[in-house]
Amino acid sequence: MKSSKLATLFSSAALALGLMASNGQQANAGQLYNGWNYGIDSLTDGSGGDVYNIRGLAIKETSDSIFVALTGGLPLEGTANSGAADGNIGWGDLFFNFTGKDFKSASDSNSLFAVRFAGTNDSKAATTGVYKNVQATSVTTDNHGYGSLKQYYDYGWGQGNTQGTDLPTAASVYNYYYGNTVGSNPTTSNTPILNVINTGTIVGNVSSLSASALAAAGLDFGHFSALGSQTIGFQIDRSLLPDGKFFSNIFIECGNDGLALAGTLTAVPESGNTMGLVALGVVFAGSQLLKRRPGKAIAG
Ligand SMILES: [Ca+2]
Ligand SMILES: [Ca+2]
Ligand SMILES: [Ca+2]
Repeated sequence: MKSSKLATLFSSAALALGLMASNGQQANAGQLYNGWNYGIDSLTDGSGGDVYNIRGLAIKETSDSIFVALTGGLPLEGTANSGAADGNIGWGDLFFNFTGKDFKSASDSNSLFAVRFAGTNDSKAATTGVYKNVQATSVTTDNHGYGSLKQYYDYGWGQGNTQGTDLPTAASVYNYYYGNTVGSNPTTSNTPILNVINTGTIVGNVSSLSASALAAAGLDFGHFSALGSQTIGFQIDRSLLPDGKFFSNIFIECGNDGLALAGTLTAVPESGNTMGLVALGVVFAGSQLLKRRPGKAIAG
């Protein structure tokens, strides 16, 4: 079902552009619905209770923006916890990995993109914003959390689709975050939960989106029975991220839950954009016409 939906999207986009993909390759992706790409997480893997449980991550691309939505039990400003160094456990930063490599390799080579959207979290990024050339680090132990993913799984939290539909098993999670070598022998010392920006270069701002703005954009976690008590949305400029296949992911600051989503950003994301280009062409042709006919009255 997943593949056929994607094939339909690609074929309609290809027809709109008068192009056909030559290799027929399909990107890995979450579940597409009303223009949003959804990663739906296990609803029972939030260690510590529902406030720490992530339910879903969704991303929508338009010609000029990327919309992101998260749903679960944790408010944008986090929740009070006396075990945390700052008395609060919040959201980590949202990462985008376009390298095609495992997360750790991309981080080690400062090749991640990331968004700090929570102004009160423990990110090492100075301000909220979109960052490139990002290296990630872990703040789980500052937040009364798990020292490693191995520890999280050893405690029995690898339940259901452990990191959503695109990374459903612990094995797939280990392989994505640390590569196959570590994945074949995960330990508590080689599986750190890298959940915030450590270093990077800011390239743009984040705009928060209200619930009504998200609904107007077609967001519907309820379609997947995944709507949480808290839904957070934000928007960034499309130009801040490259084209191509990506994995996006997020953890809670303590590592009590995490979720990833596979997707593809395209230069021309939707047929509406193609119509925009056609309209632009008409305007351009019209302006050329006016230039060639100086002094002619324009019929109103
Ligand atoms: Ca969850
Ligand atoms: Ca904290
Ligand atoms: Ca999870």
